[in-house]
Order: sequence, then C-alpha cells, then structure tokens
Amino acid sequence: MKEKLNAIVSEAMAQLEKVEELDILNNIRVSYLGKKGELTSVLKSMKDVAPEDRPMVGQMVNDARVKLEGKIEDVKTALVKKARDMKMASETIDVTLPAKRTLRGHRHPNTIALEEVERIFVGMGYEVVEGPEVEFDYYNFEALNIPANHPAKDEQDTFYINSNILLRTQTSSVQVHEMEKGKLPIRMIAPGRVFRSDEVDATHSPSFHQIEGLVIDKNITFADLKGTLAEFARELFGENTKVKFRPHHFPFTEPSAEVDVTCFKCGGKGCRMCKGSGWIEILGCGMVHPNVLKMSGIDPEEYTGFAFGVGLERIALLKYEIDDMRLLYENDKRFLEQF
Ligand code: 2NM
Repeated sequence: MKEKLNAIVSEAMAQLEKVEELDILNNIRVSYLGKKGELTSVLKSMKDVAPEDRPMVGQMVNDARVKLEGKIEDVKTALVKKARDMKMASETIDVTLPAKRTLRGHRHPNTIALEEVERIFVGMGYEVVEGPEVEFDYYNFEALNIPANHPAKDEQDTFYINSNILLRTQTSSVQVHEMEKGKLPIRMIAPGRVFRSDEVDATHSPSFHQIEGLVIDKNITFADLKGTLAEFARELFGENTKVKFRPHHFPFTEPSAEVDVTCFKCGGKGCRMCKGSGWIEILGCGMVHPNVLKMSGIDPEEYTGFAFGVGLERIALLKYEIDDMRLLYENDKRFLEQF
C-alpha cells in the first residue's frame, strides 16, 4: 500500500513538473484528487486494509494528498505569474518609437477655387444661395428668356428627365427662384453643379460647376457690373489684373459681354498660358434682360440688375495651371495631394 502510494505521488509530481498550462494542471488535479481520482480510489479501498493498519494508511493517504495539493498550488501560482508576465511584456508600449504619420486630406482644387470666389463675393455683401440640380424646363430656359427654338434646348445639349423636367444647364435657375420670392434688393451668387450633354475632353465634361452672380436694385448700371467684376478679378488673380469687356450675346442679358483678364502669368506681354494674346477669358455677364425681370414679377422700370456666370473648373485650371480638366474628376491621390 505504501509503495503504491509512493508510486502515485512520484508519478503525479513528475507530471506536475512538466505542466505549462492551467487547464492541463486542472486535469492532473482531477485525475489524482478528484472523485474518481487515483488517490481517492486508494481511500475507497480502505475497507480491504486490516483495521489496525487503517489509521496509519489513512495518515499516509492524507500526507500524499497534502503534498500534491501544495505542489498543485505552487505550480498554479507560477503559471499565473508567467501568463501575467507574458501579457505585460506583449503589451508594453515603447514610447520612444516614432509615431505613425496620419494621412491628412486635401481640399480638391475645385473646392479651393469655390471657397476663394465665395470669400470674395461674401466680402462684397453677397449671399450664397443653392438650389436643385433637377429643374423644370421653365426655370432653366423659359424664365431666362431662352426661346423654345434655341439650340441650347436641343436634346443634344441638355439632359432631359421628361418633356418638362431636366438637369439644370446653368445655376441661373436658382436666381429665378430668388427673384420670384420678390424680396429686393438681391445680391447673390449661386454656385453648383450643372449638366450638359458634352463629350469628355481636356476642357469639357458632362457635369461641371458654375458660379452665377446676380445683383438687382434700383439704379444698378453697367458701371456697377464693370467695377464689381474688376474688383473680383483683382482679388482672384492679383491687384495688377485688368479686365476687358467684349460685346457678346446671351438671351438673358442685354447688353451682354464676355470678360477677359490680363494674363496673371506674364502680366499681359503674351506667353504660353494666354496663348500669346496677353488676355484670358474668364466669364460672361450682362445687364439682366427686362423680359427676365418681368417674368419673375420685377418691374424693369423700377429695378435693374446685372448678372454673370463663371465656370468653377475654368478658374481652378487657370489658377493652379492644370492643363486637363479630366484630372479634376479622376481623384488620383497623387494629383490631389499637390493642393
Ligand atoms: C452668364 C452670363 C450672363 C446670368 C443671368 C442670370 C439671371 F438669372 F439673372 F438672368 N443669371 N446668370 C448670366 C448672365 C450668366 O453665364 C455665362
């Protein structure tokens, strides 16, 4: 009996020396000290021991049990400590390591140009107004004095949703809504996305952005228009910039003009940027046509106004000397990171 006990204890001790994991330790404990464990089964076989030997055998089994329990407790403590040490080591933060650089976003060149234009006009007291990209034919054409047979209305140029709903081709429609409200005077710019059925190339896209301006008040003259746009050009392209008004035609303005600015690259001498002319075309403008005012319920005898339209992409391409409009839509990070 004594030998059997010693064998059990030394076998258990040998196993406990090798344990690396807590659940294996528990399995060992159960296999010796559990209800059906080896040591427990020795206790159960006490009935086969002669009565006079029972106290001695009982004592021996108890000693073996105490010894194993003590060892199990020691191993358990050591394993828990080891696991904690490993966890601590793996979670150590080396505060001397260089930080990971967070990638910063960049404003799109269109956004930079838009914010610049908005800043200039807001500084002159203009309100920024937005409106729907899907419009009634009336607001995009008819209310702007564009007749039914005008080529711009052709399906070749305009995306129609149905016979009287379309994707706006200009943001003037926003200004018609504003004029209809009847709150005068008006000093506003309407920036936004417009759509034209154009093929994509270096200077065209079926979807681009416009910023249209409108001022309506008593006694507004062409001189106000000239002064305003001259100031806009100076703020956008530099204080030495000069403007030139060339007669033009738009259905919604009369008289109408296209505006050139002196080349900000060469100052007007002529270079690659301005194709040798010294001038760069930047916008269209004019005095709001009396028919446009009338249709929106404004009396042209009492009020006059001027309006203008600038292409946002055109400004961005010029200002940042980008030679292909497609770069603005591809969103290649290597391109965008430069702004
Ligand atoms: C341009 C050129 C000239 C324009 C006209 C109007 C409105 F609504 F008042 F009639 N808004 N914008 C206008 C005038 C736009 O873009 C080249």
